[in-house]
Amino acid sequence: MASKSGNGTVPASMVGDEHVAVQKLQPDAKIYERLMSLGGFYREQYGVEPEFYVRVPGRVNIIGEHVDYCGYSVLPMAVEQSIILAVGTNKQVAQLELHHLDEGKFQSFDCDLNDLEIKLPKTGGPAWYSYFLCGIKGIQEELEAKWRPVGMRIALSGNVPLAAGLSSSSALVSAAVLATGHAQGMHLDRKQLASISASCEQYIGTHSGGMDQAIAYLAKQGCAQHIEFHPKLKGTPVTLPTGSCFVVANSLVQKRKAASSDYNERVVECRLATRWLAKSQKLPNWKEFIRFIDLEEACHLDNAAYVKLIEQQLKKTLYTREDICETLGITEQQLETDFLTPSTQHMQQFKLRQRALHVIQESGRVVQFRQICEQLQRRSSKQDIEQLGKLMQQSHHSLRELYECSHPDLERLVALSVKQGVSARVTGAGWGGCIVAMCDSVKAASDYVNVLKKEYYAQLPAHLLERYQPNDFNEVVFATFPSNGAELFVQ
Ligand code: NG1
Repeated sequence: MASKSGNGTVPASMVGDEHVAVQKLQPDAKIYERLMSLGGFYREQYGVEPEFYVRVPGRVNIIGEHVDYCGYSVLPMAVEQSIILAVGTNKQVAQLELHHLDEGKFQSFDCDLNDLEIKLPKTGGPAWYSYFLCGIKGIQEELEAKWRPVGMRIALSGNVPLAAGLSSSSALVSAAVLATGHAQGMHLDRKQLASISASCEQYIGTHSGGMDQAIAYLAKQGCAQHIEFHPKLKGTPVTLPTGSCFVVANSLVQKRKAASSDYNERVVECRLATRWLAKSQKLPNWKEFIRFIDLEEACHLDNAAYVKLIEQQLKKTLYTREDICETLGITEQQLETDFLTPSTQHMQQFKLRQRALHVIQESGRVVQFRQICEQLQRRSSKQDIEQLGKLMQQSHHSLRELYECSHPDLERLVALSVKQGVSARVTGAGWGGCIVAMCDSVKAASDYVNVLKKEYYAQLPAHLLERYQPNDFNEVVFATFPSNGAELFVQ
């Protein structure tokens, strides 16, 4: 049966299926106009038609923050905003030619595909095209000795807000992986593509988990996904409560993760806390543990027992380098080489207890959230819906207090939400970016958005008002519905 997807007409059975099927682009597809205008830009740049188009969405995470790199599951959905590419191949020269539609802001780039180099500056964060290069490198590594690159001409455009916790960077990396794989004639399934994209994004220097790349490929229109990473990558569709409507509100505080050490500092603290707890359990192989989930499995811990273990074994608020070296029996140099990443070499103190508590409790909230959504499919219950809201509030509280990744402007947005009886939380890595809020109905969402527009957005500084007010702030605060994962189109 053919069903109308958000972005093209595809058989329902194929959306989110194993491979990214090549779809014929239909003029009534939502993405049609954007792709056509990018196609026009491609023709201007290269004088020929593109051979295919790629669309990879951003995402909003409903619950499960800062747990993916510890092995725990998350519950995101893809948003409508996406990175799109128009792609052509050049069999004569193994050259990458990359043009961004927004040329004024994103300078064009080209390089020899046999001589890829991802340069990371010491300060200021990577150049935009470095994310694209990560994706190409991912395919190069997959092919190893069989890497005989055909040249690629690319035109690119994106409307995922940048540095806002909606995964613009992973959408770009994942789009590069999909385009390169397809151009090289590879037949990778969605999970392989997601794994390659997650591994190669690490070349940008962030030791992230695999949430963003997984949802980029596994998302299905109309539902969120419960994504598990352990023992292997798995996505299970989760139907969100009937009538509920999720709103994304961008604080407009930009957080460029790759230009700061905050994210990697949390990763380091989680790894150290895991190792510390593994030692406390006298596991013979305690020196191998760096992910909370592996320790949970080895010690057969349930969520409550894990919390208790953390409370018993990690009593201090702050641990010094000396504390850690003494307990783990390592030298400072080993601490630096085995645990600290290039951007976290400066770390002197480590908040093991609160980071561990956040991760373990948040992982429990994800499981509960999914279970409640499933119950709600069988029978609707006001209490269950309220419980979902509570889980979102607890998540936010924990991110602010234990993980310390909120921001005063995010707090203002959350406070405005609370005042209206709407549950909201920071989404994505935090320190800026967006909140996600759950409203009971489309009407409630529209009222909520109007209040935010009046009380938050209309108060923005002049330069931001100038930019976003003409479009009534619709780019920065909007209701969002789950969209499809990565797609490939031909005309
Ligand atoms: P953002 O910064 O929101 O795209 C990051 C990580 C995720 C996950 C979240 C926090 C990257 C590419 N993504 O997402 O893996 O850890 O933070 O839950 O770094």
